[in-house]
Amino acid sequence: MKLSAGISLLALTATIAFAGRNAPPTLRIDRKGDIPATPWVFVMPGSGVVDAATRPPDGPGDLCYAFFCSLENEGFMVTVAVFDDAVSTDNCNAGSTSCPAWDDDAVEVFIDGEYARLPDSRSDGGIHLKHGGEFSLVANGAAMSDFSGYHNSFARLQDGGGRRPEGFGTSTNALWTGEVRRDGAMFRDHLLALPECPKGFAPDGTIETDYMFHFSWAAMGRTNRPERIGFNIGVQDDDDGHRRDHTLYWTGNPARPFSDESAFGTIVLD
Ligand SMILES: [Ca+2]
Ligand SMILES: [Ca+2]
Ligand SMILES: [Ca+2]
Ligand SMILES: [Ca+2]
Repeated sequence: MKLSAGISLLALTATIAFAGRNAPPTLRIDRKGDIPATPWVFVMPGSGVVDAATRPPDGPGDLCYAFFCSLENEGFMVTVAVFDDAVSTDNCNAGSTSCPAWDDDAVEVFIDGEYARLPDSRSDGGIHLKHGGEFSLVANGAAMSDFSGYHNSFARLQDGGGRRPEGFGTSTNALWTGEVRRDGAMFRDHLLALPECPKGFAPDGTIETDYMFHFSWAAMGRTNRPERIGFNIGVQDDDDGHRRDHTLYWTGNPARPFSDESAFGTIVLD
């Protein structure tokens, strides 16, 4: 996505540094730019939250990423640029829409569309998940939403994302859709040129994989834009095949960063 000069490009590392200990971070949509979007957020080992079930990444050369959220006509878009030393996707077939994304290189987006901030989004048989849940894209384009309220519901873009960014979400009536690219054409020139980029972010030798998600309001159990949502991102890192090696979240409870919504961040959408 071509970055508008109007989008405020600020690293939120100071906020992230306290994630999990102080109040979870809040992001707001800046409507002054060409695209209504949050600032870029940079997540590095030591500033994000490592899932306690995995070992921490070996520095930003092993794993780091940046993301921002933006509004579209019919929904909400999440754009993520991941930098990793080795890409592995041996557990998910490229065309799959129901696979163990957490055991490959993948990005997981977590949405609490009613802002309930439940300590366990998966309690009571998962009834709350009709307001979102977990949506994943794997580095090879596979998808997974079986821990959301909308199992096996990913719809692949017919045009391969070619209409991005305009009309990205409106090219399908899907609950959610997305695209994964590894050509670096979407972000690298813009992202790495930022003076606000944290020191050591995306060092030489890392491989960039770009992920774009689009969620309709219906994927959050809504008919229109909510005022705010609970939100988190987890990036899974597999470097040697088989199971995952690291999982680095934007924020959250290290013991259950995927289901403890009370420790999610907030995106203000109004
Ligand atoms: Ca890695
Ligand atoms: Ca990897
Ligand atoms: Ca794997
Ligand atoms: Ca592994």
